[in-house]
Formats: sequence, C-alpha cells, structure tokens
Amino acid sequence: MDFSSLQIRKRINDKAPMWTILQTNNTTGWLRNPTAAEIRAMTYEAIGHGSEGFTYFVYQTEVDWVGIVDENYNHTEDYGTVQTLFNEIETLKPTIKKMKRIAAAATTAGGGNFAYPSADITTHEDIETGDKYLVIVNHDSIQPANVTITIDRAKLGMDITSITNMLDNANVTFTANSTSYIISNLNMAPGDGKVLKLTKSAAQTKYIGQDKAFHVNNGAVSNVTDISASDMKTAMHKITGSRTWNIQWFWDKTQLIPGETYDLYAVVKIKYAKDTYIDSSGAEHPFQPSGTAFSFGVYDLIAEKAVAAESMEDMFWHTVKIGSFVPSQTGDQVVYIMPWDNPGNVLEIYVDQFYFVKH
Ligand SMILES: [Ca+2]
Repeated sequence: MDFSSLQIRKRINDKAPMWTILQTNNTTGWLRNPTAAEIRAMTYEAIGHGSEGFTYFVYQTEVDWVGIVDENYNHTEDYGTVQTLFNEIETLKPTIKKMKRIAAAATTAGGGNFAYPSADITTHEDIETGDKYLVIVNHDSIQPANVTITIDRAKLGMDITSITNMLDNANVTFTANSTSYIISNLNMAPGDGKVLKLTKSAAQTKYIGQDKAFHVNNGAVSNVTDISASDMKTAMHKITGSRTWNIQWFWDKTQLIPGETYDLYAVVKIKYAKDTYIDSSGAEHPFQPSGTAFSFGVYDLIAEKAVAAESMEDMFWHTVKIGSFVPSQTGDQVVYIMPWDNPGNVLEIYVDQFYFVKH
C-alpha cells in the first residue's frame, strides 16, 4: 500500500483525470496476491488520492499472472472482491466526480500498520456546493480498527451541521469544540474505506474577495487561469530573493455588519522548488521544503504570522485562518499575504481568494 505516499500534482491548466490500475494478481516467485481487505484498502486510497477511474491488473490469467478470471473465464477468488468494490464505486460515482482534493484538514488516530502510524485520510471539496469530504482508509488489513478523526476547524474554513457516510447515507455522530470537530471510534473493518460528507452550515454567511479584487504588487499578478481555483482564476507570485506585501485585499466595509465578529480566511497553495531530490546513494525521494513559505496578517490589527513551507502540501489548496475579529467601520484595514524570500524551497505561491464568515 505504497499508494499513500504518492504525490499527485496537477498542472494548473490541465484537468486530465487520474486513473489507477490496482494489483489483483500474484506473480510466481515475486508478488503475493493481495487479500480482499488489501484490494479494498488500495481501492479506497485511490479514491482518496484523487483517482476517477479504477481498473485491476490483470483481468484474465496470462503469462505468469493469475487474473480475476482464469484461462476459461472461471471466476477466481478476486472476482467477487472487485465486483463488490465496483458496486460501491457505482454508488459513490456522483460524489467522486465532483470531489476536488485539497490539503488535509483532518488527522486520524488508530487504523495504522507497520508502515503507517494511523489510518489514511484525505480532504476534498465539492466543486458544486462547497461541502467537504473526508476519505478514510484503515491501513490495518488484518484487524478491524476504531479510528478517531479530528477535523481542524481553522483548516476546514466552515461550520458544519452534519456528517454523512456517502455509501449508505447513514448519519455519523460527532462532537464539536472551539477548534475541532471530532468523530470518535469510527469502527472500520480490515482495509475498509469510507467517504464522509461534511455538510456546511446553511446559516453561515460568507463574503468573498476573489483575486481580481486584490492589489498585487512587486511582480505578483492576478486573474491567472487555474482550473482548480474556485473561480478558475488565481493570484500568483514567483518567489524571488526579496519580500514585500505582494498580495493584498482592501475589502469593502459596507459588506460587513457593524459590530459583528467575523472569521477571515485565505485560500493559498504553494509549488515546491523541486519535485524530488537524489540522496548520496542515488535514490530519489519527494522533496521536503524548509524555511518559511509566506506570512500573513491584517494591517493594523492582526500581527504578522509566518507559515512554514513544510506545513504546506505541494500544489493543494489550503484554507488558512487569518484571524477572528470585529472589522473596523472607519479605518482602512487590509489583509495581506507576503511571499517569503525562499526560492530554494518554494517556486511559486498562489492565492485564490480571501473570505469572511460571520460568527
Ligand atoms: Ca480566485
């Protein structure tokens, strides 16, 4: 199950869907045939990591691969496993087709194995409604697990009213505190995966500032085509050896109710300086950036805070909470993103939008 370390990077103007070909065979003397639970885990990890097409290698036994049907089209043990998974994918298909993977907003405890400390979890946004999804996979393909999921409300960027299992439409119970939503002890069969919908509160009012309304300075540009952005456009800055307040939004005070408290968020992604690096023995590894990616703040209210490059996933949109405050009705406040002078680690920074949510 090395799938969970795979990094998928989309070019900003290319929406080619990802398909996966998953192993359902043994190769004599080399590969063991995965168990039904392992095939299940691989399939749900593929969903979690953005796959929209699923096929299994190999359909019919040939050469030295044992297929899901043999030379005479008799079903082998994997046939029923794949058939069940295809039935589940059929149910989940409308959801999978409108899920866009974004940076992780949740963590897990439980459901690990020898290679991973806990269950796999990925976060997705509904491109039609703005609701969000979690895909959770029990890495333990031998034992069932009780998985506890902690959703970071600052990274989620919205209040939710319910959590639904998209396979059977069952309601999933959760608790809330000021910083997290928590699903406790979600029981998962060996290798099982779940797609959970986080339904945003309809009562929540939002005021959005798209990138075309930003002030961009010192080499930053806005209105750049990006099919993954909320309005298909984004502000962008190529990192250089100097830093200034390149990306700013002077919001319209009349859009905000006087005296009310608002949460302010930015939607940001970064592109790492490199995809991979080669170690001293010649092996290739995913590049891990260091240093600062950018800072943010609100002049003259919220002090500047730095964001570490290592805390940002490569080329996935992150919701970054700027702060919670009562906006001024008189002063000229401005929210800013300051790209850092760290070109050895970060190549580009993108800001799709800022938005206010009323408390
Ligand atoms: Ca935008």
